[in-house]
Formats: sequence, structure tokens, C-alpha cells
Amino acid sequence: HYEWQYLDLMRRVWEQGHERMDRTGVGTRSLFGAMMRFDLADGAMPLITTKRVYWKTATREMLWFLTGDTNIRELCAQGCEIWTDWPHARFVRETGEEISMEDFSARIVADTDFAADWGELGPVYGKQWVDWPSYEPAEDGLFRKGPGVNQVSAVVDGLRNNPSSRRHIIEGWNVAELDGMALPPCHKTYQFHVGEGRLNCALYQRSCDIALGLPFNLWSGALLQRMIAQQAGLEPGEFVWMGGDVHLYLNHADLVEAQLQREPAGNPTLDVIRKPDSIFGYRIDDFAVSNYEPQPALKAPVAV
Ligand code: UFP
Repeated sequence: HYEWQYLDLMRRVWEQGHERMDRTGVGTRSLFGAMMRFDLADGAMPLITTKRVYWKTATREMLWFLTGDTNIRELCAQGCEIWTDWPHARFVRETGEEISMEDFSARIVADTDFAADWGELGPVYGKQWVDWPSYEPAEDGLFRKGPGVNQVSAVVDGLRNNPSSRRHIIEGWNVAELDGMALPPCHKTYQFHVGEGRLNCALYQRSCDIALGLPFNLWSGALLQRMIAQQAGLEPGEFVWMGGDVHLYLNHADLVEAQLQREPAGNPTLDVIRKPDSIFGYRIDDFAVSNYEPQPALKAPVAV
């Protein structure tokens, strides 16, 4: 079963990872450098079955990236709270106001001015993917802003017009803008590759929370691959995931012990039931998952 790759990685990091203090102060066990490969033929997806993964939430986030939006308001309005921790923590830190995450999120949705002030994440994924800033020399020797680069469109066009290229890349790591981001990109580089009419995708993730982040990242990466394949008129091929600092937080022990007792079962598949006119035209209802009968969800605290 494809999922053993995930469980084996979890076990290896838990048993052999080096304990290190990390930015969040929680502490992790960590190994450096890992790879997994998933064949996406016949609708297969790297969806974890040993606990419930909220694939619709991850899908909403991916669709939000594609809009270029970097404010959490649209996500909160859809009940998708995966980015809310960061703005919430900043709000509490900078104002000293005690407010729960739920109330903070409700306020972001209800009050557009509040959202503009406190819901902004900086130039994270969406901005870099569809509007990477460019600069042009101006007369006075300075530079002025040029038109943004839409990397996603460029990749779809490139796959259609020049499939054998080795330059089909979507990059999130805009070095000059990292300081302004709530979180520098984790799933930072996507490379696409066409072989035998199939679209392959490699994702490089610099930092990976195996328990909470990775199940989402696997789903989302493969989802992006599926959408791009459909747009480029290609069959989905292999999804190759590569991780840099691959870790388990020390306060995820209960989740890890429970999940490693479980065995994967079933082969969930994804149908993309409509083909929009462009890569930016997908909606949440375009995606249907079959044969997904996961074991119960496992909860653990997010390190912010
Ligand atoms: N993380 C993921 N996947 C993501 C994401 C974050 O695993 O998509 F946005 C985790 C990795 C790490 C933390 O535990 O969030 C980011 O911290 P740092 O920037 O210090 O690597």
C-alpha cells in the first residue's frame, strides 16, 4: 500500500530522529532528506487512510492559492482555519487583547477593515505563484515595478507548447520577500515533467511536520498536479515528494503512537468532474473522492 511510505517515514523519524530545539520552542525529532513516490494513474491519490484527512479543507486552500489571495478572510469565510493561527498570534502579541481563535476568525469575516489590518499574511504562496513581482530599469537609474509573473499560467502554457522542457517550475521562495511573509514557504518548489504523455510532478518541501502538515501537503501537491495535467491535456503520472528537515514535534507523541498502531486500507480515488476553461476556474464542487473510509481523526497541537 502506498501509505506505508508515510508510516515508515513517521516511524523512522520517531525512532531515529535527532532531538533538536526548533523555532517554535516545542522541540522536534528530525532527520534530513527524504523521498516518497506515488503513482497517480487511474485517479489514485496519496491520501492518508490511517486517520481522517480533511481533503476538502486542503483543496479550498489550494484553490485560494491559485486566486493569488494572501489574506485569510476568504479562507475563514469558508470555515478553513489552517492559516488563522499566525495572524491570531500576531494580533494577541501586538495588541495584548485576549481573543480566542474562533472569535478572531469571526471578526475577520465580519469586518473587512479588521481583515485588512490583521488578516494579511504577506506575500505568501498565492502572490508568488501568480504575481511574482518584477522590476524594470527606469530612466533615472532606479527601478520601477513591472508586470507580475504568473508562474502557474506559464507552466500550463509551457507544458502545452514545449512539453519536453526541463524548466517547468513553480517557485515560492522569493528570497527578497521572505521577511514579509507570515511563514516562508514550506512546499517551496514544484517541478513538472512530461514523459510518455504523462505529467509527473516533484515537490520539494524544505520543512515538514510529518504528523499535521504532510498529509495535507501530499494531497495538495497531487491535486495541483491533477489540475495542471487536466489543463495541459496530459494523464497524471508520478508524484514525487522530497523533504528537507523532516520532523515530528515532541508534543505529537500520542498521535504518533496511535497512528503507528494502525494499518492503511483502501485505495481512495479523485475524480475531477468538470474541466474548467483555465487553471484558475476550478471550484470546490469539481472534486469528488471515492472509496475513502479512513480511520478516525487524530488531534495534536499545531506549533506556531
Ligand atoms: N509546515 C508543514 N507544511 C506546510 C506548512 C508548514 O509541514 O505546508 F505551511 C510545518 C513545517 C514546520 C513549520 O514544522 O510548519 C514551519 O516552521 P519553519 O518555518 O520554522 O520551518
